[in-house]
Amino acid sequence: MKRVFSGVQPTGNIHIGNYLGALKQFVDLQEDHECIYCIVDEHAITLPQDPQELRNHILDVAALYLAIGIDPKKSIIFVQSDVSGHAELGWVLCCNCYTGELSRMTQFKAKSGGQESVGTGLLTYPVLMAADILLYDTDVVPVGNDQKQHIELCRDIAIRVNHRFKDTFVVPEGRFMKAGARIMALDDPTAKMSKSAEAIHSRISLLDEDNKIKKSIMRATTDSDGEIRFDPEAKPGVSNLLNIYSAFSGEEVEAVAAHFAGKGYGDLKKELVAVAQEALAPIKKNYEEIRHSEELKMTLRDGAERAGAIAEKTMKRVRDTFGLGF
Ligand code: AQP
Repeated sequence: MKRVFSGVQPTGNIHIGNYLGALKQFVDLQEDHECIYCIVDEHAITLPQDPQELRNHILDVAALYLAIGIDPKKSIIFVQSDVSGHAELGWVLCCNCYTGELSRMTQFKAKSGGQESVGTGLLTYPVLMAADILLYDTDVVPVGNDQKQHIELCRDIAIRVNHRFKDTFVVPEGRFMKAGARIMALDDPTAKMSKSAEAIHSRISLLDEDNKIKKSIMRATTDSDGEIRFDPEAKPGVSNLLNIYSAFSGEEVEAVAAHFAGKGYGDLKKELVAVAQEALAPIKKNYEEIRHSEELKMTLRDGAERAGAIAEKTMKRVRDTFGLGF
């Protein structure tokens, strides 16, 4: 069976972009893959976090993993900082990566906002992500489109090390959804939907009340020509709504556009509200049952043990390969 690894940052407000781009794939893949799903808390601290809030968000994401249907009997669910190999391998990979490669990353450019000096973690974030993936001899990494460049870098580092020391790492492949790979902000369809955007109506969070879902969709930015068709260049707002509909319903985006041909934007929005509310209702219900259960922490402890055993094997190989220790 091929091995899958992916992660989500516990930074709050997990939204439908995270879900339709990445998390939904996590559930589908566990049927015929060996899956490892991480809560990447060490990534979260590249920007300052309130410690108590961070701990709460770790459990929030863990509960969401279970609520969307990740089954801990089939998949490993754990917290990144519970397995020390992530940080250790991250350092080894830092020593096999170039500052030029890292400063070219679009996410680094966006998050550093052109400042002359920023936290080093923002720059080295993709190296830690490469360590997360390579630590588990991962074959497949289900992520949203915004992570494409980071996956490429991970592959480049793995190939570089393998060139020097044959067969050290498995070279992974990214896996991207057709419809959900890049969900755009509802209030500005030229920017991706994001947890950190200030405007709450820019996104729909997985735990949003029905009323909030309705408000956010009904006020979503469209355009003034009134025609419903899928054309992301000319009609980014309408195309984003069609795309979200397609990702939730599983229907091809062309079929969704055909269904709405000749109808008004209000019809599209109303139907999308119903589709989103229906899809998120069971997640919210499951989440409420799981979030404060003892089972949640037990799942994470068990996951850390199982992930740690795999990671330790890789680290032994890496230490031997690089001549670390004696
Ligand atoms: N808008 C999006 N559309 C599709 N996929 C997305 N992902 C993120 N945004 C979108 C995917 O979600 C997974 C988890 O993301 P993350 O927690 O690692 O954080 P992120 O990519 O930094 O997410 P945000 O929401 O955009 O947070 P901020 O605002 O902090 O930057 C990843 O697989 C990601 O591709």
